[in-house]
Amino acid sequence: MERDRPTTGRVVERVLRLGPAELDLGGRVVRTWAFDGQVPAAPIRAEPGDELRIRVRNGLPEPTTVHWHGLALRNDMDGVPDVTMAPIAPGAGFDYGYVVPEHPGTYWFHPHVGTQPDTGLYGPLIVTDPADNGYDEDVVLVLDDWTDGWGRSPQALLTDARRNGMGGGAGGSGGMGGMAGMGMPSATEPLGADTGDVSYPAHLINGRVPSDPFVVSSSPGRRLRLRLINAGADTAYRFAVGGHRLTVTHADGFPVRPVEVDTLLLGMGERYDVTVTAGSGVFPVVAVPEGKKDPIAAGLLRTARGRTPPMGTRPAELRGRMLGYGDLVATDAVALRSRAPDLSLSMSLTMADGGRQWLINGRPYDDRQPLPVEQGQRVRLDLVNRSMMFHPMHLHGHSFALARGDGNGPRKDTVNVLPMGRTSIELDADNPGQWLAHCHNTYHLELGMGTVLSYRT
Ligand SMILES: [Cu+2]
Repeated sequence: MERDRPTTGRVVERVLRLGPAELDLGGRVVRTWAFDGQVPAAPIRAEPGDELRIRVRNGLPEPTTVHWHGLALRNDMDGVPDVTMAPIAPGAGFDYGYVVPEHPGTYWFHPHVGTQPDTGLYGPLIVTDPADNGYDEDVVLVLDDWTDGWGRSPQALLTDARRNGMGGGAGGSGGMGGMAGMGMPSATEPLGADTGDVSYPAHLINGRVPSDPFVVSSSPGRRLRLRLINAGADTAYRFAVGGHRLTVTHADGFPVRPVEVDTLLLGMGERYDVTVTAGSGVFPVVAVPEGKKDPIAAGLLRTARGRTPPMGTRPAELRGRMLGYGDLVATDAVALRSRAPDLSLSMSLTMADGGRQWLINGRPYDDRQPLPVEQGQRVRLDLVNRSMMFHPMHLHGHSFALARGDGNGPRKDTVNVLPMGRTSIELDADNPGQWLAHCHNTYHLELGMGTVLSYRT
């Protein structure tokens, strides 16, 4: 049974062609895969209740699917191969059609097959709120770690990880050995010492490198809504705008009580909406790969004539007040009301075989034991990280609340579970189907870190 979703009667149509593309990264032309030849894809915009009809055409040499990250949509449109649909063969197509759920916010889409998420295949999906007038300009900033066509190919990286493992720590101490406390989260390393294993030659904002940056053009005093999306495969980003504070208004699409910070971290798959009141001049907009020695991603905010900040500028805000999950409080309209759980489940997150396998409850995805739920249940899910890397855990088809006893934890669909840490989430089982739950590190997922939340029928 599909749940009722109120409709506007409007239809938003779009054709998405996946295929080979060339991308100019500051003069270096790289070959990759993209939607309609563009990185990122042009945003899809719709209002709650609109019907989306998206005709996907697969021009890739391998099967694909498209997943609509964060939307509590009908299960058969969720785009998970062999769970919700058969993969779309090369040269074939699939027509996705669904009613946009009731929550306006910042979402995105990407394939759900192999290492395709580490190519140029990603795009924003913006559910607009016609009643929201809290800003003057709407700016989408998609952050991404780039290697395809420049460094090693995503497929080669995965082959290497299968052979030699990952988690040994390209950037940090990593692994399970060493002195107690080494590599654990701290004030300077909030995600721990080993945040990812892939070194990327470039990091992009809206498909651009710092030498040919994406520029937000505006005027002093304007209120900008920045929609931040981490589309990276193996990189968390620390985001800041030089000379500006960020007022966080939404986490993973859902509103929170506004909170002012200097900087914030986005794990892979996470989104934040922030508003900034533009100053006068030219300011760096930066996303620093957390815990990596890679070059940073940078764009510009330009509101007046002025000197362009030198490339590689790291504004002081990066070391200022950082957003923590504890700062996020759901607005009354979206808070998941307190209720005793009907069911408690847990996911133990582990590394095995020297990082060649990443497991949930001791099993890889291909040998998964689905987590059974029943429609109508309040479900508590404990995410227990028994490894020395953080995992941005993502649940399809639902928005959960971070559980902390006060009934007003933020609503999210992706949450960073810290090394050796534990995060509890709560959700209402109100969207029947078979729903993937997985780490949003592309390589961890391919090495097994996924399972399925399975409604009994
Ligand atoms: Cu992971």
